[in-house]
Amino acid sequence: MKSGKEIRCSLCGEPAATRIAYAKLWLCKKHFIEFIEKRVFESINRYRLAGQGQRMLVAVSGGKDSITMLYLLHKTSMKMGFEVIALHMDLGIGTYSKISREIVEHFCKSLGTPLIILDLKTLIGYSLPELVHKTRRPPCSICGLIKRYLINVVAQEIKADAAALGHHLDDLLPYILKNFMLQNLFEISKLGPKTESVDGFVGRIRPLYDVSEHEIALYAKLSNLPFVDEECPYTSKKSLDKQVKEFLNNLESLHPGIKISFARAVARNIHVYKTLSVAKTLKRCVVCGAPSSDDMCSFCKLTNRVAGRPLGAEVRLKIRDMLSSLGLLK
Ligand code: Q46
Ligand code: ZN
Ligand code: ZN
Repeated sequence: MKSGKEIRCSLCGEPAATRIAYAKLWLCKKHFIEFIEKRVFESINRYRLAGQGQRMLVAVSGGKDSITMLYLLHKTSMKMGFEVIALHMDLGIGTYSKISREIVEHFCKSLGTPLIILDLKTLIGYSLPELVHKTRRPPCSICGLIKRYLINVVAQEIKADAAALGHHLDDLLPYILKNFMLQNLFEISKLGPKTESVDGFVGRIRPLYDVSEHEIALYAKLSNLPFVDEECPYTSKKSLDKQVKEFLNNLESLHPGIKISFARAVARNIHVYKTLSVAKTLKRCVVCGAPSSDDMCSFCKLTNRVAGRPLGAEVRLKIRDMLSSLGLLK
């Protein structure tokens, strides 16, 4: 902020902490925090993401996005009367995983939120780096597969109404745009604020759907939330993703508000994208019973390749035992 003439909050006249260009507002710390909380609360209502008496499984990596989401869902849950249970996956990625796990453990303790920790090495005998080394597959593709599978297993076992993910505006819009360019229109239906549960898949909610990465970072900082500062060492540096993101940010600086309008327009039309699926009959994995397009699900195929046998059914049993000892089975 320039010295001399101090810029003041448009609502109360206190020194401003930030400018919200699309709302034509300068906001102080207090009003910025209220602004974001109101937005998330409105999204939860507008998109019917959570309701009284429901049970939400919240996936928390320890980064600023998922920590902010957990904090905001925790706050909202007290007003709206739903239950929040956190899930952290320790992927065994050196100090990055160690620090992430500690932060999530402390934060959940401070909120009084029940926390489930799945340690990949304990669960299947291999950490993510070991799986990458053995399979030579891209780390994020293995990681994504494992996380999707395990989130679904835990959500099913605890009978969660949905699993909450910390994806925000700047994660989702580039994917939506890329899928539009490639005309993978059905994929767009999975990138909205809410994906309903369908046979064998627990639905997903994204409470930060229309909050930008910059707003989340500032909210986390001003609210003194603890989060892992370093990035996962496998974070993708794909140039197309970066360029699409930059393109959207350039558009936003020329036309403030265009990103939120884009996201909300997609959310309004999600039902149209859902009708564009190529009819595929889902089977059940012969090993673990998970929904799968093949006889064996991707998780069982992966573990079969590295461990010599498919581990889906064993992993589900281990998880069930752990949830039972935590008193979280319904
Ligand atoms: S944790 Fe996993 Fe991300 Fe790391 S390996 Fe890639 S996908 S970058 S959200
Ligand atoms: Zn103010
Ligand atoms: Zn399986």
